[in-house]
Parts: sequence; structure tokens; C-alpha cells
Amino acid sequence: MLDLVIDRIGELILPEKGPLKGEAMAELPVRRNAALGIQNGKVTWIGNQGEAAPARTYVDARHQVVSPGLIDPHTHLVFGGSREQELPLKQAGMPYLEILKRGGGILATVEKTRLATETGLYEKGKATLARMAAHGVTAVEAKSGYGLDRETERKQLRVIKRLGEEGMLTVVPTFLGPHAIPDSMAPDVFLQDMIDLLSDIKNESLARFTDIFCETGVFTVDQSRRFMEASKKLGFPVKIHADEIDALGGTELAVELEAVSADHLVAATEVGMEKLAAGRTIAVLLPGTTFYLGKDAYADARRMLGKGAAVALATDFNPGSCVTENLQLIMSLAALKLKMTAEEIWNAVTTNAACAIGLENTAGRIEIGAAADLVLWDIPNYTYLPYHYGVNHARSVWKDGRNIWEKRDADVFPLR
Ligand code: IZC
Ligand code: ZN
Repeated sequence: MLDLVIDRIGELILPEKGPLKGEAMAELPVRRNAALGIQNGKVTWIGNQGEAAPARTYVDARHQVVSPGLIDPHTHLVFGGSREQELPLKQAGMPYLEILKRGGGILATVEKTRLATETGLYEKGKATLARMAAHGVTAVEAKSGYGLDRETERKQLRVIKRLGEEGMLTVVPTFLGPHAIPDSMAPDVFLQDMIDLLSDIKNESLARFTDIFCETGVFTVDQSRRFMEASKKLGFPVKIHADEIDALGGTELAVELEAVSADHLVAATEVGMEKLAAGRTIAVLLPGTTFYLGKDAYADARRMLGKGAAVALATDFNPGSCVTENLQLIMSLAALKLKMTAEEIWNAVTTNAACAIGLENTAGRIEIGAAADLVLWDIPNYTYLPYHYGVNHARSVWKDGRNIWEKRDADVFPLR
């Protein structure tokens, strides 16, 4: 007797093991008229519809689409407060970095995060995760970076760790101490503080990756190199916020230091993209941020893919530059603004996203023995999702075979 059978699946999305680079991203294996069997939290059977063994729970997919749980490989999940008061400034045309320079932006969130209790941050983070799960996400990366001091960075990371242990979703913690520079400190002194903090974070197993915001007015390429090399020396694989606003060369640095991912890349140069294609670093693109900041120029995904880079997509969920938990919306922006195909997009939020956060062996694919992290979508075919944007298409979401979200039947409206 199986625990769960999902039968009459119109399209079962079966991404290949990543990282998929360039042209390989255009291939998305799909099995039609399929069924899945789940036992003890794992996928134990993949076959034709109508042929599954009996199960305690039977789900009729009604010829809709099943995919692996989506993976959001870049989020600033845990922080105090919110920044809606900055929206009018943005509307009036004040740039993101100018708001930061005036003590707003990240620094405003730092103030709120320092004041927040660990329990308060935990409850808020849990609610955010629940919204992500409702949109079909079963694994996320979560960064610190709103403490900018020893105590608060560790507080944030403890909250992230507890959110992962709670088990609703997989949560991969990243230490982003060098996220901004506190008003009262010289950049190099602060950076050294964050470097000194690395060994504590290692000893307390508080983070899997480290990250730095390499940008004009934040950290230079040289400072980023120093932090990333120190991280690697302690055994941390590294990530970098690179070339988001200005082309400083963070992309090239990421590839040179074999960063797991380089994120944003809106201003990445031709040379940077060529290096990405030749290297092992995954390009994590965040079109929701470009959209939210009201910019016209998006990351050049087509050029990156044409050269052969591996691309993943993420929300960048944070209180300033992209305030959404909805990775489906990002999939639509990837189609509309980055001109990615539906096949590339599904690969970018499953198998390649898994690679960007070290989950390539445990998430992002459906195969025998894999964790049953699955989404049943109320869409007629996989190309439909990016096309119909801004609403939630997730019908049922399972994490390790457990049903963690269910759209009420009354809310499943016919689409055509
Ligand atoms: O809170 O503004 N870009 N970090 C780098 C962010 C955006 C988060 C924020
Ligand atoms: Zn970010």
C-alpha cells in the first residue's frame, strides 16, 4: 500500500540533473498521462496513469501539471519591520543607492532587525515561508545581512536555522555579513569584523554559504575578494551580489574564485558572461528586482544562455528591492523581460536553482528515491504558467510527501 498516489497527470515535469548550461536548458523532459507513487516521503514509483498500486491517499490530477517543488535560491527571508515608507521616494525617482546613502534602505531594516526579538523574527519568517510554500516553493536559500554586527548576524542565522529545523521547507542559510556598511564604521574595519566572525559561524554551523554585496558605495571588488578568500579558507563555498547596478567586475571575480553563484548580473559585461559560460558559477537572475526598482534594462539572459552559461531564477525576496514571495511571478517576468522560454524557466527554478544552493543531490528533480517535494499546478500545460501571471496556480504542494498547502476546490476555476 502506497502512502500517496497522484494519478492522471497531464504533464509530469522531469528536469535532468544540473547544472544545465546554455542550450541544454532548452530541453525539458515531460512525461504525459503519468502517475506518481509516494512512500515514506520519497517518490517510489513513476508510471502510466491508471497503473499505480493502491494508496492511502489518492489524488486525481485531472490532466493538469505536476513538477518538482520550486526552489528559490536567493532570498533575504528574515528581517525586522518593512519599508513601505520608501515607496513614495522611489516613485519620486530617488535611486536605491541614494536611499541607502541617507541611512534608509538596508540600514533602516538593520535598525529594526537589531531591535527585534528572536521569537518575533522566527514567527515573521515562518509566515513568509508559508506564503512561499503556498506558491509552490519547497526549498529556499536565506541570507543574513540585517545585523551588521556580531550579535545580530548570529541572531538572524539562528532564526534561519530554526526555520529549517521546523521542517516545513528546506532552508539553506547564507552569511551575508558584508551587506552594507554601518554608519559609524570605516569600510575596511567593518569588513575585517565580518571576516573575524566567519570562524564562529563555522564552529556553530550557522551557515552553508557566504555572500557579499559588491556594488558602488558598498564593497569593492578587492574587498569582495578578501572576504571570499577568507570564506573559502574556512571551507565556505561563496556567493556574490555582482554587477547589479554598476559593472564593477564582480562576475569575473565570482568565476575566478569558483563561486557557487553570482547573483543579479544586470550590468555584467560581455567578458563576464563569457567567463560564466566557461566556468562553474551559476548565474542567479532576479528580474523581480529590476522590475520593482523600475528599471528598463534587465539582465541579458539571452546572451548568457547563448554563450552557454547556467542560469537559475530567484525572487530576491527582501523588504526593499523586491517584496514578493511569489516565484511564479518571477517566472512570468523571466518570460516577458528576459525572453526565456518556458523550458528554460522551469529548469531555472528547479534543477539549476538546486545547484545554486548545494541541493543538486536532494532537490529539484523527480526520480525514484528522491524526496517527494512536489507541486500539482492547476494549469493545462507547463507553458501556461509564465503566460498567466500574477495569480497563484499551485493547487497542492507536498514536502517530503506531506501535503503542506492545498487550494480550496472552490478556488480552482476553469481556465479555458
Ligand atoms: O534590503 O534592500 N539589494 N540587498 C542588495 C538588498 C537589495 C536588500 C535590501
Ligand atoms: Zn539579494
